[in-house]
Amino acid sequence: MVYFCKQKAGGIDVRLFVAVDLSGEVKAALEDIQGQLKGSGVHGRYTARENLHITLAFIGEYGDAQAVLDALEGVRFEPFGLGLDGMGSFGGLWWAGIRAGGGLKGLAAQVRRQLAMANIPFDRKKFSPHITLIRDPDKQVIPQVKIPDVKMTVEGFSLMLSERGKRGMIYTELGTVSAGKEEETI
Ligand code: 2AM
Repeated sequence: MVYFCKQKAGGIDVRLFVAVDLSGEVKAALEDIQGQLKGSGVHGRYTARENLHITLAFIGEYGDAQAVLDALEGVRFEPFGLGLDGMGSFGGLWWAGIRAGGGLKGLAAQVRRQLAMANIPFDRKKFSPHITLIRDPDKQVIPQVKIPDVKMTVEGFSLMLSERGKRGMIYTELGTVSAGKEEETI
């Protein structure tokens, strides 16, 4: 586990979630899709490039980020590949789908198991892998888009702090767990 932000890892309740960050290439592909949606006249709250991620577990308001980091340290996984796979929606939220074999679901299951074992509350809704591209689009139907053929290797995941900024949400990494490693500190 590498801790990035010790001063933010304790004390008052903060909004937390666990996520896989995406490579520059995958983010560029997602921005390409967002560009296609914009080109089709879709307006709404597009996810900023730096906020594109895959949520593995949503914890919500919680006071002990250090306990979460400690729990996540117990997750062991090997690197795995993922790519993009079409688009879908949850009501007023449009997402890009993910093709990742069993690696991603296995990682989410392990993250959730570790949180449960440490009695850290999280949203128990079934994991449905997606990357949010836009919220509250002003159209009902997703236009036809071409999904770029990109791939990346997931080498780690992070505990994220979510704060409301003046221009939208600001996500900050509090710590990260790497694949295939015993333990790491800085
Ligand atoms: P998303 O994964 O669909 O984009 C921080 O709020 C992140 O946690 C967002 O990316 C958000 O949605 C995800 N998330 C998952 N479950 C959530 C919930 N119950 N409430 C708020 N955000 C949630």
